[in-house]
Amino acid sequence: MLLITLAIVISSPVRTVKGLLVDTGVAPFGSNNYLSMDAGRIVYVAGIAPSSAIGVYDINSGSSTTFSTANSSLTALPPSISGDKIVSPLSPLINTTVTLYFCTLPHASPIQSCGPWTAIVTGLPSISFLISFASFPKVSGDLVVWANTGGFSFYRFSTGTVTAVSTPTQPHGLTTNGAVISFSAKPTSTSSSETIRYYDASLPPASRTVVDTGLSGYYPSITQYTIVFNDNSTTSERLRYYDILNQASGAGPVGAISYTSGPSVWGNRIIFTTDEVSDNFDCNGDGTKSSSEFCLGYWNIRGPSWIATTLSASAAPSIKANPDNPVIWDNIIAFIGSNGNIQYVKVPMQGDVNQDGIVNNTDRTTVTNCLNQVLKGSVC
Ligand SMILES: [Ca+2]
Ligand SMILES: [Ca+2]
Repeated sequence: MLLITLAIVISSPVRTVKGLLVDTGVAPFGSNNYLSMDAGRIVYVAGIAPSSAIGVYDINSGSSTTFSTANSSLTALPPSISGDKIVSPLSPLINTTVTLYFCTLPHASPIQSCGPWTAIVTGLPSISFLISFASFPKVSGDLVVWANTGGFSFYRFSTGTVTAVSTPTQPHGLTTNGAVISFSAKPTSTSSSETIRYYDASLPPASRTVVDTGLSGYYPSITQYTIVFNDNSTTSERLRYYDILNQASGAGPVGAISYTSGPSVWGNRIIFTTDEVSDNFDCNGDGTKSSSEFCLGYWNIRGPSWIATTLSASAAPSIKANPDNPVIWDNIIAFIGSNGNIQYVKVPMQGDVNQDGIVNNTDRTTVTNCLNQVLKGSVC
């Protein structure tokens, strides 16, 4: 296997703009604004054929590295990371079948290159088909998922096997939490909208079925047991979530998530892209509110009454593209800033009691009302 280390960069993070926002100084190649993040390690496209390469930025050490794909002359779809596994789909041409490769990222500080590459699955649909299915292969835990014509497939690292599942209508936007696989598909071929569905691959094969949530939408993203997606049941599309364990759903603010970057939900926070007009704020500070300039948004779900529902617009960083990013892992939100660099924030910031992105009198009032109370107390 060919493994060429193109560059190792140890950059000093630059704190800019909002004070607590970190600009990594690292940028994906060209307009490849696709990010995947796990455990604070962000992977992205760092070069295209004939020099296709992958980059990794490690937030913990503030270091980054770039390294070639399994065959740098081939066209690479966006890589996906889970734990130490990086999965990279490659194809000679956009209309020929894709091969999946994976490598194991070393535990190292500063970050080191990933390799060697191992081919795990051949014969995936072509890049053009995967784009039309809105389904770039995604890894989570033991599983890699993708769409096929008329169904979907998943690869299981622990057994080295591929399982194909047929569906009545074409699925789109495959995503997984490592156990549950979620996607969208039309109830019938003549239905006006797709609905969000899921399939629990952790069940014994005979018990597995596709569950239709009945919720209209597309581009799901799943982490833990919450699916977030674009809800197209209203004219300004909104975010919506579906909580598998509690069989509950909720409708949120106007905004969009993407099928290319992930994950878009972690715990009780959903992150998304919204435009300046929808947010009613000039996030990039150029003096105008534009529907083609974009802001980071987040939506706090399942929170107690003293938690704000959304990120305050005045605190929202400007982000480059819609809707190819941002991504979330634990308390870290990463995205491509308006300057093209990967940037991140950690939430909530110190002192931001209601988690709306601003430390102000609202937070102080909450603290004042609860001052000197203790966990075993009864009044606040
Ligand atoms: Ca603006
Ligand atoms: Ca606050």
